[in-house]
Amino acid sequence: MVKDHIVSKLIFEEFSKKFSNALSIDVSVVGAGPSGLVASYYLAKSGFDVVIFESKLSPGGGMWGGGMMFNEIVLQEEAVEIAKEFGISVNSKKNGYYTADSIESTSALIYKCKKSGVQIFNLIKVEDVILKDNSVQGIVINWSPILKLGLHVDPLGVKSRAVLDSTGHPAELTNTLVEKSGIRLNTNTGKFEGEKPMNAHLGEIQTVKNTKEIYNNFFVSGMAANGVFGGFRMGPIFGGMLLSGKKVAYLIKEALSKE
Ligand code: 48H
Repeated sequence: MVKDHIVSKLIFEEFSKKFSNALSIDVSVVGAGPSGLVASYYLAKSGFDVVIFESKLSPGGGMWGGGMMFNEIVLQEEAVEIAKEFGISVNSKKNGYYTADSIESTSALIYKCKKSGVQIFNLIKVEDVILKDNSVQGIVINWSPILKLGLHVDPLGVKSRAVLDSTGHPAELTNTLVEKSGIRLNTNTGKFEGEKPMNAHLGEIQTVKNTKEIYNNFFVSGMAANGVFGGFRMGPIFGGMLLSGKKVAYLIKEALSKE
């Protein structure tokens, strides 16, 4: 006979172990979209302790839906190698581009990322950063449903050597950091510049170029990087997201190795 209380106890105990190990880590990745997942995978493969905090029930961000819910994504040549490393079946080149099923692509990113040693917590929203001595030294987390319901429940803090804002279009964490602390970002104006309209060609180039450390120990990738630096959006071509994730993993690795 199934013992209900044993089921509950096992879940609680195993979750507590995972959670307890996630409170002081090398890298906190905020948002499990394609750029955050790819970054986390490469960092974990290099031996770093990486945890992704995702506010939604399902990790994967905006890749599940392909373009306007037609569940295919488009990739350019430079990103195909990364897709293949994740085990994604990429269709042969057509009119200069590659395509892949968005469901297979998204689930492959999540699966490989988890298997590489990354801990992923869903339903946890990062609502703030820990700011000390002019550097970001961690994040502040709470359950997403708590925040959705507007309940007054204080959050918990997570210490991390580096923080990646991979929250997509809204660049939510960067905006919170700027609004609450008034710090200058590593942009031309020192401010959050805001995403530009669609220009797929420039958008793809800029996503990778804008992937940077924008404040001490604080990095941006994917659409968040374009939001911060005023880059164009690009629609459902995802190569830039994969390349941005790989680039930011390299930048974080370099920064942490210097410490
Ligand atoms: C925890 C959070 C929080 C928070 C948000 O949007 P994403 O898929 O991000 P990217 O940048 O890896 O990929 C962008 C791509 O999906 C896209 O939108 C493209 C290519 N658009 C082009 C266009 O023209 O429209 O994922 C971000 C993730 C999501 O899962 C959010 O739920 C999550 O971050 N998130 N998680 N704490 N505060 N804010």
